[in-house]
Amino acid sequence: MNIKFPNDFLFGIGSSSYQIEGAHDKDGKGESIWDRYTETHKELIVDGSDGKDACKSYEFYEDDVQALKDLQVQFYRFSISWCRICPDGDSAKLNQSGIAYYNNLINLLIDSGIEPMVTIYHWDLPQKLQDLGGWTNPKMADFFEDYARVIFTLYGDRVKWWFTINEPHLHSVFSYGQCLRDKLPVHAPDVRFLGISEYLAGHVMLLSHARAYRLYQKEFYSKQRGKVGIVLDAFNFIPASNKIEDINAAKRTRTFEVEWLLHPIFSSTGDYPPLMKKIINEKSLAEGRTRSRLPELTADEIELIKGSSDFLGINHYTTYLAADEDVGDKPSFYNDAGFNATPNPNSFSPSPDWIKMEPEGFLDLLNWIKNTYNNPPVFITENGCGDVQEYDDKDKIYYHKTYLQVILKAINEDGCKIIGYSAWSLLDSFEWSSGYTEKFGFYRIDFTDPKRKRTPKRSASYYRNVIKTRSIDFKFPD
Ligand code: GBH
Repeated sequence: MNIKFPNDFLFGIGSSSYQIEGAHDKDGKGESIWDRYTETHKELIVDGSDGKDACKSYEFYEDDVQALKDLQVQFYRFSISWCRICPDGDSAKLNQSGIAYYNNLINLLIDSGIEPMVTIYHWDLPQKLQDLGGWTNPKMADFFEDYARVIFTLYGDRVKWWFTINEPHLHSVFSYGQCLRDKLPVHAPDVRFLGISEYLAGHVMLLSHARAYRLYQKEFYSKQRGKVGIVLDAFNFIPASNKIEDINAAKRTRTFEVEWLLHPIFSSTGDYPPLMKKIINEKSLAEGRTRSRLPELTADEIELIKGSSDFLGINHYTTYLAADEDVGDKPSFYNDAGFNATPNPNSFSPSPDWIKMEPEGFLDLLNWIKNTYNNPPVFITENGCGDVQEYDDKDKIYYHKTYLQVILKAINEDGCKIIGYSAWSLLDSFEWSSGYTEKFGFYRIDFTDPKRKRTPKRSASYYRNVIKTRSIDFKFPD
């Protein structure tokens, strides 16, 4: 087996604005849904914490770039905080300090030989837009397009890789529905109109993504020549047993969890997956409704969305066992999908509990994408795990080593078109509802230190070695 990554394969690492920036109310930044939620729902954050200060990257971004230089990554994937640029979400009112912050970051990255890659939206919606219904409001597609225009105009001369929306499926279901495992809403803004709001939010995000993509093609591509794509959360789901019910449940789970928003963009027919349309329509009619709770895409919308991504960004962490299960007796995303997904109790978890080492599951997923969607260019925009070992994070190294190995196999033996890998993440960060209890960073942060010194863990030297040699040293770090 060829043990080298292709010459044009890109290695980098990622972060997101609310998770690291802090400075939640500095220099004219507006309030985001996560500012509001962590203030009003402390009980829903494991350690009662928030991202008010986080890693203070707004103040110490130079230290982030220094860490990135030490890692010798080719690119840095970070997100822009919408309400730092447009405090109310409205693109008619811009915040010059916020604009300057990202200019400084982008320029310093470029001076350091690191390619900036930007996520336009990673969950920190301006609260003002939430007051209008957030992603359930179809008008959001206009707001998002206008915001994207501002961002392309400001930074597109230097930024050539754009990720529109991070994990629209997870954002819809966790923020506008409930989390399967805890049966709790686990993400801001805690809007629950179960069985309705999840689908509406996903629908509007899909349209918003497509509008931003088409905008770029029409008004920016000829000058800026960049790439624009979506980032989908793509776990794998395998049957929990050999029973036909569980085999079907695993397929259905994949349809609801991954294909819902993948199929409209990457299939040759477009539109939502037929199975999902059928299930939700039948249930909706049985509930006495006149129409499906899954909004319909018009013929024009299907065309707008189809092909609206230059590559498929996937965030992949693990594989779950899916079993057939009736989930509650009321309409909801999970009731429609009718599955229970659990981590395999027999597999090793480096931490946190929801991540198990399932490299074969990843290989299977990559091949499934290749075979089902005509081998699209895939960008692995997130992959990683936490650690409990502070500096000597051997289990994290083991995880990355093993996952990189199957990626190499997918490329060199199976012919999957995988173009890049963005490890998650640069720093220990605010991990949403888990607060600061999960530590995904290659750099440790002492959150009691006012300067938030970034200290490399062992994983940092491991990853530097991968990038330098473009191959995996299986003996490292022993
Ligand atoms: C990614 O999403 C996010 O894009 C990134 O911002 C985040 O830091 C990273 O994951 C690590 O979590 O305990 O069963 O309720 C992945 C979404 C959200 C999946 C939290 C696991 C908890 C599962 N993750 N969720 S559970």
